[in-house]
Amino acid sequence: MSERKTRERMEFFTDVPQPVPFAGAAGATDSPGELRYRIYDPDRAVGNKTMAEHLRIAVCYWHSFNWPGSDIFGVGTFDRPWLQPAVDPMEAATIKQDAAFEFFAKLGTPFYCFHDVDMAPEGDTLAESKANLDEMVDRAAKKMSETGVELLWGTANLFTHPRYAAGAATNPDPDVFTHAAAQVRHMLDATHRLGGHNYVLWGGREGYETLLNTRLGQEADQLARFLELVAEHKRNIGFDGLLLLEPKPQEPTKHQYDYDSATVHGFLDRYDLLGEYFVNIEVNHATLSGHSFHHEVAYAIDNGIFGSVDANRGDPQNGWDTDQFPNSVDDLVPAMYEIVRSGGFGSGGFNFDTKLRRQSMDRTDLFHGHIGGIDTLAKALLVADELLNNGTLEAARDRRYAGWRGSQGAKIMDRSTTLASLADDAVAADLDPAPVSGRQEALENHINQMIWSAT
Ligand code: XUL
Ligand code: CO
Repeated sequence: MSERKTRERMEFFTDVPQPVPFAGAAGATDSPGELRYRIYDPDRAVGNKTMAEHLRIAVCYWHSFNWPGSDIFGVGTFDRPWLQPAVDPMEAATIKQDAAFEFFAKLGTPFYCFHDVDMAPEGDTLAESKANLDEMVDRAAKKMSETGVELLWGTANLFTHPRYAAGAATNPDPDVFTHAAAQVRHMLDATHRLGGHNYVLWGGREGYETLLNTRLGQEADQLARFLELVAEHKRNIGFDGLLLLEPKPQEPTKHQYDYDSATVHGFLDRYDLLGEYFVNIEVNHATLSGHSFHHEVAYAIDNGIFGSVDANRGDPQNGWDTDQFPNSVDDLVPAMYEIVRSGGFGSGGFNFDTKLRRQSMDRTDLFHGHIGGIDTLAKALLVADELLNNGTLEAARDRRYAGWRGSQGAKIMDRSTTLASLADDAVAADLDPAPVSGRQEALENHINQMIWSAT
């Protein structure tokens, strides 16, 4: 242990300046190897906030530092010395933490996110795992105060270890539920200690592989009980961040209970947990559930459960979660518009739950992925802000629903009518309402014009 504490810190990303500079659009003609932001200028004012305050960018520990670049057919390809099997696990955790904080500081982003096991190795017992986590969290606290980087959210990994193969909270064995409770307790406490802004629960294995061996009602009750216990603990320790559920329809299980925002909303309502939990919407989880990212964000905002976002994208040809860096302004603008229109993030932000491609094995590739993704979000923010300022979309929505602000609309909604009285009104007035254009193409063209002209 003392060796660990005295070890000389080695720079890992030696080819990268600190911080990566903002070059502006003028730098856009530089060679593709240049590490610089073209759009993301953290202090630039956009409306009443800076870009950094709007976007609240976080880097994820797991894909960036814990994943070796392996896939189901091949071993790791990345240059991550701390993942070599010969390195002592706590020594590896220390080297990895140094590289991670060097990365955050050089990238110049304000937040990061991690699972318990990303930062500290599991021990042989729960007590040993907790001690490892506590040691690494204390060390992280120092790194956070040195760099100013904050924790957007913490989470516990309840899906990798074989004990969770049949679920954590929804496992048929209450001992597995209890083990998961211990892990979440330790990690929620650690998140609180680090001043984390939110706590996430992604139910990767809270679902089923086959209904032949599954009791759906029983598993739903177990999951709700688990969420109740976590919310109660949050209050007991005085953690005032949001608790976030991360919807995903499937993968790794055939079916996951937190399928999409609407399913989570219904579940929270059914178990009287509305107001306790919000959603962390992941862009490609939205598309895997058969929706658009725009749909998931709009649904969550309109139903009061919007919390945070995992920014990544899928591949249109692959039906699984490829976790690629966002690179399409066109795809992000509509959802960004809803976020900005609703007043923006509270404690949430954009977490880069993103993976490099397996052939992106240079150390600088991790920077290229993040910089491109962040510039894409920044550009989408500029367009969304422009759309909000010129008011065209809101005016179109207002016009479309104008009737509901008139006397007939008010009468229907204030509950003073019956089906029979409405029928009488319709017959007496000989109603024959004319359909009106939804103006979809005109609105789509308007968004494109904003994309083409935003600077
Ligand atoms: C998996 C996923 C997770 C969660 C955190 O698809 O998105 O990385 O974000 O457990
Ligand atoms: Co995610």
